[in-house]
Amino acid sequence: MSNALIVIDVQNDFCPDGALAVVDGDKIVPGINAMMAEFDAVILTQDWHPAGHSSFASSHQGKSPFEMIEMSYGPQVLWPDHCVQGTEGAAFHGNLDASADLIIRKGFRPGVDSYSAFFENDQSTPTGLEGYLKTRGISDLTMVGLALDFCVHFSAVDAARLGFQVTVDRAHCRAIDMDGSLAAAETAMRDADVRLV
Ligand code: VGL
Ligand code: ZN
Repeated sequence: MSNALIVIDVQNDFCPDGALAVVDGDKIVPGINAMMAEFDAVILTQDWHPAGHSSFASSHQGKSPFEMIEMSYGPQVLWPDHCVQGTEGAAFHGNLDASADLIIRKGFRPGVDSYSAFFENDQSTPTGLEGYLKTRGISDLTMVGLALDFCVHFSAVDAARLGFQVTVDRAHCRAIDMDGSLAAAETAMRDADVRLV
């Protein structure tokens, strides 16, 4: 049995001065780099939106960032424009060790957001990560990165549902924490049998 470190969205736009900055998002970088050697595989995810993505408030007349809207697949938070493909904001933090086995991009379909590294927010379109991990014989996942209450949360719950043993290492995560989203995420992860350390 092998294990993998899944490093979620450690990108400039989620770090201080970024478009969707997470407080102290950059502080986790050295610790994540130091963990990498302990795993059989290291996978980075990269939020990777086309300009004008449907998760951007700027794509919806009269809407502001952090408002909710109803999409065909359910409720969706509207975000500031962030992680636009090929921009500096979408690049990994400059100090992150990006010598990973795999980089998986998500959120590139214009009409659907993708918090989870496994499924888009329609809950059914796969990213392919499940097949990659299972064909490599990887059973145990440790997740770190940004943001704990969105992309780490949804990735961890999906992974547990797919049968992986999942640990979220909260010391190497930071949260957006809007409207109680962090507490709700921790409850959802515990309910899904994700180990929170
Ligand atoms: C994320 C909001 C929008 C994340 C990505 O990485 O947690 N959050 N896009
Ligand atoms: Zn995004």
